[in-house]
Amino acid sequence: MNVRDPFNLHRSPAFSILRVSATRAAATVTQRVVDAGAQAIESGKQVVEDMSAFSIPKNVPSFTNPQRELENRVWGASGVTARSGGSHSHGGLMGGVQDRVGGFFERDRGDLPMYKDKPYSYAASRRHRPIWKRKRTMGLVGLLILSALYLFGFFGGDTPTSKRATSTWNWLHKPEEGSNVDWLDRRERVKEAFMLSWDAYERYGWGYDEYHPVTKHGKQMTPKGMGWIIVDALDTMMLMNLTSRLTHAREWISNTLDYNQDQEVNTFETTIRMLGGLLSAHYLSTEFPDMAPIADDDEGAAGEDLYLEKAKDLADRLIGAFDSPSGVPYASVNLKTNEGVVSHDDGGASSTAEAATLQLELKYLSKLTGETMYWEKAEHVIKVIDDNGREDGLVPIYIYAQDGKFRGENIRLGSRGDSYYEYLIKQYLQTSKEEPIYEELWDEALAGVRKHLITYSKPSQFTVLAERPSGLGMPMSPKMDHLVCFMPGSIALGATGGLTEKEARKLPTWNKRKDEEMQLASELTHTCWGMYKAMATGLAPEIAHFQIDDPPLPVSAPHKAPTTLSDEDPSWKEDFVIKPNDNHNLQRPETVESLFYMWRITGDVKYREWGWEMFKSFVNYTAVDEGGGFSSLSDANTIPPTMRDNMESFWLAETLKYFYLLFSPDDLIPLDKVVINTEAHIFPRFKLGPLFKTGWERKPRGPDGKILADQPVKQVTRSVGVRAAEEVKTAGVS
Ligand code: DMJ
Repeated sequence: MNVRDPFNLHRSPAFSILRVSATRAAATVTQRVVDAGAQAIESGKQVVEDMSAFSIPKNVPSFTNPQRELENRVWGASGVTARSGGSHSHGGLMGGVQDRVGGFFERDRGDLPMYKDKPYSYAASRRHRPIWKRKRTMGLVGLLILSALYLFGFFGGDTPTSKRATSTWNWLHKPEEGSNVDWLDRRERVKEAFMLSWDAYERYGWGYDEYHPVTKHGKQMTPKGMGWIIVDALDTMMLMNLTSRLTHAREWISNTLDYNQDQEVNTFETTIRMLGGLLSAHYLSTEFPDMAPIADDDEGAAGEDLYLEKAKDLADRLIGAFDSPSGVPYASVNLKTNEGVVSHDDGGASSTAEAATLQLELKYLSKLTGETMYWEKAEHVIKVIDDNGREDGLVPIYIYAQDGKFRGENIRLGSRGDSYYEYLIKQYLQTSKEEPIYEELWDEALAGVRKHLITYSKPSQFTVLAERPSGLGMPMSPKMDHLVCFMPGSIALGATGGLTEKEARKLPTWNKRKDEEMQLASELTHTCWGMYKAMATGLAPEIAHFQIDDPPLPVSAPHKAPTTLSDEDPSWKEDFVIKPNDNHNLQRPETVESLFYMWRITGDVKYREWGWEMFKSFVNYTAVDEGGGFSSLSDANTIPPTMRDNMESFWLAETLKYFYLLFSPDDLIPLDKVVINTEAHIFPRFKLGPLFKTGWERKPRGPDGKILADQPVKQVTRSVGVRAAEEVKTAGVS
């Protein structure tokens, strides 16, 4: 039976729920207008924004659209914005070197500014806006618009409201064929899904760390809550220009969020989501003040540095996790005592991915504050890992904080292994390619992946990034966690540095290896897409197994998976083995993340089309009754699917953000100017500058990556990674 049919709206209660929700939200808007009265000026802008779900789509400004350019010119001429260039004094010791983050988006890129209370200059906020952007003016304009709408009967009763609501969801009923796809219109659908999710959380779970959309209640993870959902979603709201919602979130962060709690928290999760979320909010709000502009982070306002101050407070609590004998962080940390806590599981070992996925956040914080301590502690972890001298750059998934040695031999790029590799290439890009050691580590590991972990499924020959649970040289397990699907995007990012493939191919550094990497990225994205298509709901399982040959085909084996994954001839599905215990879907982002990178880098529209199909499946099968939001699924392989009653914070922080970016113009968050952390929080690239350097060197090692005993330490050249890459072609797979 062909059960994947996102257009079959008659069978989908989710869509009628969306319509009900939209109608209710419209009624809320009407009520707000009635209540507007004395508060009209202050609230006008907020109400206008809340109405956006029911009006012509309002797009986040594109940096190349004519309106945006006009604004930039006028701002520049006003001489008061950072973007105007030359309007800021760069005093202090680094005055000639430091520059705004914004410089990265202009021809003459400078270095990143530091936080203002440090000895070096920090760029002034860009919140000083021209007259038409100021609150009072906007309030008056909003009031005028509202009055006009009111007079024309826009809010006059149920009929117009439901008409608007119905027309809002018309897209679900429309045939979509044809070559003139309106991607901005599709992007609006993503924004609406975000608003529905957020509004449900705001209504039923506000301030709680967890949100359970079916039972419609929230739950704390710590005594006073950590802002788990609120902080994780901040930068998505900025990108989507959701000002009133952002204002509410900001008020909560300012008035309620307090990390001083006697509570043990996971070092990694708290860093990537909370610290990452706050730093990204700081970056976007200072760099792009017209994204969801709000007043209390205006230049000189009381809350100007709210996100950064909260970030620093949190980091000073998390940093205690690194106080282990080896410097490898403990799995958890107590937020009040700042003491690290040994993992309660896994024989007390930390997970390798968790220990090595803190670096982008702490290095950016170091750069902002000028405090080198965060930087040094974070980078030391990578040295300890590398000093183990593991073969071909592939590392086991557990490491002891006690002595920095690995526990067991399990090697995989799924859970507990994944983002160690992701942060190698991203550390290289974060510091504008000034630290070649991280490129070398990435090249070596990627060559190791190709040599030891790549094989092809049968009968259809999908490319599989498998696992070696007992170590290299031991049997392969043909299994891919959905988490592995971050990898194709990272491979493409590594090959081009964030440029388009077309641009990167013109560089003298382009070579055959990069060709092969792009090919691998493309094939793995296709496999991840297959994980979605193989499921009844069109939503991927948490884990897929694959049928493979014995012995497994080597990377060099000829292979060609079917291009079209059709339901008419579903024989390709035989390759995918979905076990009942693995068929849950947790709203994870990794595949749409890779689609986003692949679209930006290759420009192949198929990645956008796949993303749109995935998004529709999410809307179709995960929307919750009565406007509850969206839920993860316990079983994504049955229609109707079983809800899990949980809306993950990364649904807002990552999954919807990547969908939104996938359908956005390419100049919204240009890939060659930023690094995106593993939770989809956005940081700028920057130069090392005089305060920072790579504080370690690799130990001498042989061509397989193993340490050469009793050799003096010296800088290792790129040859190790390159040699391993060359070996890939000839290597067999055991
Ligand atoms: C997120 O917290 C991050 O993407 C992390 O790297 C992996 N797990 C979830 C999403 O799947």
